[in-house]
This record gives sequence, C-alpha cells and structure tokens, in this order.
Amino acid sequence: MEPFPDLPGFHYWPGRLHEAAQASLLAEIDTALAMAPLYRPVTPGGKPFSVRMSNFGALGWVSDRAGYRYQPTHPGTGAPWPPIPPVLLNLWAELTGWPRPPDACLINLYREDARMGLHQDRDEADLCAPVLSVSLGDTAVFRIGPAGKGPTRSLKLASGDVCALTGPARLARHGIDRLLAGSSRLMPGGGRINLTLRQAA
Ligand code: MD6
Ligand code: FE
Repeated sequence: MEPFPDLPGFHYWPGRLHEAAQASLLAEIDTALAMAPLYRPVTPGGKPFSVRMSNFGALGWVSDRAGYRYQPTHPGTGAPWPPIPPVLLNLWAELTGWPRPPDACLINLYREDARMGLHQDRDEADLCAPVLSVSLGDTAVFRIGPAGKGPTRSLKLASGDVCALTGPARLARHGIDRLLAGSSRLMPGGGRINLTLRQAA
C-alpha cells in the first residue's frame, strides 16, 4: 500500500513477516553478527551515532571522519561482510521486482534511546534502484517527507513491517524519532533492528 497519497513511491507492507519468520531472521542476524560485530560509527564531523551498525553483502555502508561510503570489509575486523540471508533476497525480489539483487544490507540496532536524524539515502551508484527496509523488535516512530521542501509526517513501524523508497520517493527525507520501548518481545532486552537492502554499486 501507499499510505501517503502525496508521497507516491513510498510503499508499506504492515506485518509482512509473521512472528516465526521474524524469529528465524533474528537468529540468522545474531549468527552473522558474531563474525561482523555491531559497532558505533561516527559522523564525518566526529559525532558518534546513537545507533550501532553492521552490514551484510558484498558492500557495507560505513561512516567515519573520511565520510560516508560503501566498502567491502568491516572497519573493525577487516573481514568481508557476511552474505545477505536468502529470506531477504527473496523479499527484495518479490516486493521490489527490481531486475538486480541487492548487494548491500545495512543493519541498524536501536536500544531504547537511539534515534536517526532526518536524512536521504544517496550514497548508492544508481539512485533509481529502490531501498527496502525491514523492521524487527520494538515499534519505531518513522518520519518521512518529500525530497525537497514539504511537510514530514510519521508512521509507526512495528516488528515484521516492511517499507520501500522507490521511484519519486527514492530521495525522500526520513528518520527515526524514537522507539516505543517495551512494545515487542522479539528481542531479548528490548530494542529494534532495521535492515535496509540496497543496490550500492
Ligand atoms: C530505520 N530507516 O528504519 C531507518 N532508509 O531505522 C532508513 O533509514 C531507511 O526505512 C531507506 C529506506 C527505508 C528506510
Ligand atoms: Fe535511510
């Protein structure tokens, strides 16, 4: 569905992953994170993100004093990122219909007080390819508005919800205002994981 008629290209599939699928995806993420540990990046200005990050795929999104970019290895371990789980590749193919598979999947972990400022996803080579987002764990207040001037509005993203920025909404400004702590029991200790699948190269 397109929840905002004035933001065509922003697609939303509430509850797309059922509970058992969420739990098995979380288990796959936990296994992969043992090889590619979550870390706290800094902005180019040197400010730590409140979110912790890692990646799946041939390329991973990183940020440090040198800027934002995609790179093939984990900045801490120097090892390649783990492969993107097949369930996510299948979801991409089914929901986006894009002819190429994603080569990057950013993993964002939010604990209770983490948030993500309004931004555009524009570090990818082809800004026509969609970005697909999967949410697990606590519900988040997601904010989205047009690429240029124009009002933002919010939408709650719950565990199992999937959304996509495509076509005219590909460069929409978006971010996470806050989590609704305790809204899901999926993750031990609470918190939220967001996965964003992209075609980076
Ligand atoms: C988040 N999401 O949900 C942050 N980016 O934690 C994003 O930054 C995002 O949801 C591109 C497309 C969809 C998204
Ligand atoms: Fe984003």
